[in-house]
Amino acid sequence: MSIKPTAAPVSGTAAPTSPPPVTPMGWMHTARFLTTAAQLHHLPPIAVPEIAFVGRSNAGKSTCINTLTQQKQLAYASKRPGRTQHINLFSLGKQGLTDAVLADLPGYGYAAVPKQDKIRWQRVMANYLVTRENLKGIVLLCDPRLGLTELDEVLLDVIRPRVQEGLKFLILLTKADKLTRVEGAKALSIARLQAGGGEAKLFSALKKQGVDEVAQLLWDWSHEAPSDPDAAQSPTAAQTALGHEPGNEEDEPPSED
Ligand SMILES: Nc1nc2c(ncn2[C@@H]2O[C@H](COP(=O)(O)OP(=O)(O)O)[C@@H](O)[C@H]2O)c(=O)[nH]1
Ligand SMILES: [Mg+2]
Repeated sequence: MSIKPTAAPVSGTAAPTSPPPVTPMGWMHTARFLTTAAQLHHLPPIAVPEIAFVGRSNAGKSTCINTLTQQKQLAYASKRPGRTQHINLFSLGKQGLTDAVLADLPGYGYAAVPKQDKIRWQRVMANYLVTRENLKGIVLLCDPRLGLTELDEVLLDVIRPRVQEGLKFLILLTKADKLTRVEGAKALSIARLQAGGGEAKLFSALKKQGVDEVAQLLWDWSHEAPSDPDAAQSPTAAQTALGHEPGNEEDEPPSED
């Protein structure tokens, strides 16, 4: 299965026959389940930009995806037994006009996860980052009351060089309704430093805080003119940071739970 970009360019002057312009929120609402994969090599090759959502379990990832897409159940597909370690893909754009894909990556464990699980997760992430050619951006969800965990830091180390090469990156501080204004501002300034060349934003599904902004950002990421393809495909730093062994991409699938 392969998805080709079929949507017309979104910029430029609309022809008289063009459909009305799509708002970022309207665009997010078109999200529908595309496929689920237990192993990286089962992911279909896709030609449109892909945006990955990552974060530790309970960070608020499913709630965030459901809020952004204005669909109560969308990301909870990944809560079905045996699916929590899958990569779930959702198509964006009108039917037949898919112009981007969201990837819901497996949540990683609480503080005291077994070492084996950490190693497995690091491999999955490394392989995904190294092999996913259409990866355009990453949203790292983080509960600001807990801050970044060890595995969040690992992920940051991996993606930092790729962010410098043009990969889009957002640290999304979830459950912002649990913070006071001062706490929120402080968490945001810390996250901005941690994000390196990326961005940081506060988000609350409960208060609908940051929803429009994030939708706009994902729209922008997905519709900007492609950058230099040579510069974008340099996985060496990511490989190094996670101890990735070239040629070993497909031997370590996420486990079933
Ligand atoms: N107060 C508040 N709770 C939230 C928010 N987003 C998620 N939660 C809660 O955080 C918990 C974990 O959310 P979930 O989306 O399942 O996290 P996931 O494991 O990262 O997918 C659930 O109890 C949610 O109701 C939010 O914006 N505000
Ligand atoms: Mg979830």
